[in-house]
Amino acid sequence: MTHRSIHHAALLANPWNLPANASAHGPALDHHLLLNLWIALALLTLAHLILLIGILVRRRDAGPAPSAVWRIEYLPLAALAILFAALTVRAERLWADARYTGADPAALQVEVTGMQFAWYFHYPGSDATFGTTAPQFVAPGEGNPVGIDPTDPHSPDDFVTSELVLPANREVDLRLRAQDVIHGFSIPEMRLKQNAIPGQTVHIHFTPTIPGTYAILCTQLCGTGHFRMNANLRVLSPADFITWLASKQKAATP
Ligand SMILES: [Cu+2]
Repeated sequence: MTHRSIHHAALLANPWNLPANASAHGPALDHHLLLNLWIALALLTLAHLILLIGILVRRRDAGPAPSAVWRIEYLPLAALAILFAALTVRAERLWADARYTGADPAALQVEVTGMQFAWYFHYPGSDATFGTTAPQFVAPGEGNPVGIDPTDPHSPDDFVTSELVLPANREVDLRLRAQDVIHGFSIPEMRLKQNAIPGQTVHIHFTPTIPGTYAILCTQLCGTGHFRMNANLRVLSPADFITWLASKQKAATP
């Protein structure tokens, strides 16, 4: 059974639950989502009660005096506008925490490149500096899918993988890029979703907390092969990550 079918089996067994959360910022997002849903349910119930009362009262009455319109129409409208504005501001702040506030300088750096129809993960290697990339060096058939410039002194220790491997409980700063069209980088269990846009480098940062294998999806309909554009995120214990990194860096050493 692949991790994707496990993911789908879990959804079928538990269709009312969110995917398991495995990131540090996830609980706050889940809490806000559920708060929104409970408020929407309460307002729906309230609206139907008011509708029912209105129908019953109007059978006996000609309706409220024009002076009551403020009290029964505009004031609730203003209260709802304030409520939804507050929920929106809170949601925007939660998202901006992952997207716009800078990552910790000690965060692990990984460059993510989306292309039709695969994700590639570029690690800067032991010098912690990415070799520059340019479109003229892109050669997937020769093992250089993201176009690392071989003449850059920062390049030789860099390595590129087709699965994202990260240590648990360390912040990671991803740089999202796209080679051709807009792709949607999404990991449901990490509560991450962000477009990768050609010509831009988009930073998102997060901290995975639970070791395991998670599906990385593309959430933009990016072409005929979109359905197969997926990869794995493997979260390892810090010790296992060091072993994995050492094996990759040994392979990358020229
Ligand atoms: Cu895509």
